[in-house]
Amino acid sequence: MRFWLPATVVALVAGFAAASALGRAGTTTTLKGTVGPGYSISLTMGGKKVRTLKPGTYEFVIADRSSYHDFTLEQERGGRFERHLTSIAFTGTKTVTLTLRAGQWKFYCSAHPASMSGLVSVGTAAAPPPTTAATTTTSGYGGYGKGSGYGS
Ligand SMILES: [Cu+2]
Repeated sequence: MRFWLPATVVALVAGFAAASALGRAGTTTTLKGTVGPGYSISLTMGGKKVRTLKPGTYEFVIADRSSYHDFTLEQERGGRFERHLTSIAFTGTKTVTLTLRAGQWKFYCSAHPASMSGLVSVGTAAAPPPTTAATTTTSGYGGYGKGSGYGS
């Protein structure tokens, strides 16, 4: 009887080691990126749009459905990183494993960055600010009437 317990412990440890070696039970989370076929780009996790993430390693599964768009990931604040996870000409599915550090990240199509982009806050960074246009001051016209440059 005295040999049964150690054997069970060894079996349990081996089982845990095998589970984490397979990776699915580990720390890597899968994110799904989709670009195209229209002028749309998205990043989702479990079917929900990703807006915040914890720092860590993520598996990006990119579905690129258009030869007019690409999927580019860039860290805007908190560090520097930029990579085209798919190219513009590429269509199909591509898996890229990346480690995201704390900061502000952006995913976008490099051909249409103004209309196809999204922000993700990683770690303790503040949530993305609302996309309000910068306030434009229109009270500068008084300057035209001043001075005497026209007459002299
Ligand atoms: Cu595009």
